[in-house]
Amino acid sequence: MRTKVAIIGAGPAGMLLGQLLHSYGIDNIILERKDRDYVLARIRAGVLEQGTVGLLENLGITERLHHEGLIHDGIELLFGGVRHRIDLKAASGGKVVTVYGQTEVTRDLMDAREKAGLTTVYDADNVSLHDFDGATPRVRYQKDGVTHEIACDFIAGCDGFHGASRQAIPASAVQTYERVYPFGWLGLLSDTPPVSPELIYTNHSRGFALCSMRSPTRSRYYVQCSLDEKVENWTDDMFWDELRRRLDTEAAESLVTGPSLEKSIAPLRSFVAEPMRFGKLFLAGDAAHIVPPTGAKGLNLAASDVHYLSMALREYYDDKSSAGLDNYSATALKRVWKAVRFSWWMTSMMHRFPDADGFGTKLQQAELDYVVHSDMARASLAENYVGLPY
Ligand code: RFL
Ligand code: PHB
Repeated sequence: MRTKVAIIGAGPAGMLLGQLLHSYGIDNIILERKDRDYVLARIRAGVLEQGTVGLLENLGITERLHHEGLIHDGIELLFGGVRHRIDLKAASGGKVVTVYGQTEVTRDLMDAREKAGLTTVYDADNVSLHDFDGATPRVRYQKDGVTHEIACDFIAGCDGFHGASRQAIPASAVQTYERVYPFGWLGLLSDTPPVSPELIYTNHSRGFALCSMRSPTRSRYYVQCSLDEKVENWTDDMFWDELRRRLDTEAAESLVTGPSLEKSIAPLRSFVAEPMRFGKLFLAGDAAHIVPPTGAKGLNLAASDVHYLSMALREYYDDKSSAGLDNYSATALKRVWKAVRFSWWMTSMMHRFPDADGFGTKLQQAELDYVVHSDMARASLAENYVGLPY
């Protein structure tokens, strides 16, 4: 088999890249380790920046998003038992975010890809990358016990944090930066109406909590938990009780509970691998960087990465210029590091740190008070939350 761009991973980064390249007339094949249903069952992100929605709009696949997505022009910060609204729209000069689940984005992209008749190989085992530092990059994989090889011009490593692409780069050629946070998020999805029309980010002495949603009838909640917590030890009732304790009286009283559809624990980490290019291999999305979910930036960074990469590949094929490809890593990393900073800042401001002393707690309270009472600070939060320009 031969293609221009072999894409590894059918998460949002790989699927969006495939569709953008197709719209520019650049053929591509996607290799995915899991099956389609497995990919769609992963409950993850829920908040889309306007830039991400814009990319999907340009592809003409936003019919369902505009119908079912919820426009949010504010969020609430809850601390000291009181909720404070940040008017994102007013503070950012008119920008908003859209609440639409990652699973729905992925489904829309998968449907569009199938409709366009493009090749996606699911259940591709033992994907390996070859000669990406030379003239003839190739990707090998096994399917049903048979080995296949794809010759290509470029490889896009969109296979997430634990994928094969970043691992294939010689360690001496990559510099990594990492911060592992001393807690995780226990998340629960339920078919219950959201407790409030907007997201509530909570700083409580028992730990962070987040009230989010997927639709007017489906809620997504998170509570900060310790890293040695086991999800099996959390009954639904325990989760609801813990969430209620961290909310203000009004929210705690109006919280509608119900059986969980999904419950999982995610550790929190900031991670960046530099550069995002090695020869003809380009990394995008979680394969290159991870942010803690507090700023809702992971999926949106995957989108901006593949926007830059698709534009660079278009320039290569249409204008015979490698300038965009040569600049890809530096351009993407500039935006990545700003999101890393914002996610780290939101995480630091909202969570209970096991080693926090009185000084640390007082600083956190001052920071929160400053953010909700200063026009400048609110504007900065809003500018980052709705998404910095590409
Ligand atoms: P993904 O989604 O991990 O997809 C990678 C795909 O590659 C496949 N794969 C392989 N395929 C072939 N061969 C191999 N060797 C392979 N190894 C892996 C995998 O099966 C998978 O299908 O990475 P991608 O595409 O870069 O997308 C990144 C996003 O998924 C991620 O950043 C977000 O989910 C992060 N995130 C959030 N982002 C937001 O923008 N807004 C949010 O509100 C938000 N909330 C969240 C989140 C992540 C969370 N968790 C679970 C970490 C909330 C949570 C709880
Ligand atoms: C979610 O709905 O899953 C979600 C929303 C906002 C975040 C993180 C996760 O910051």
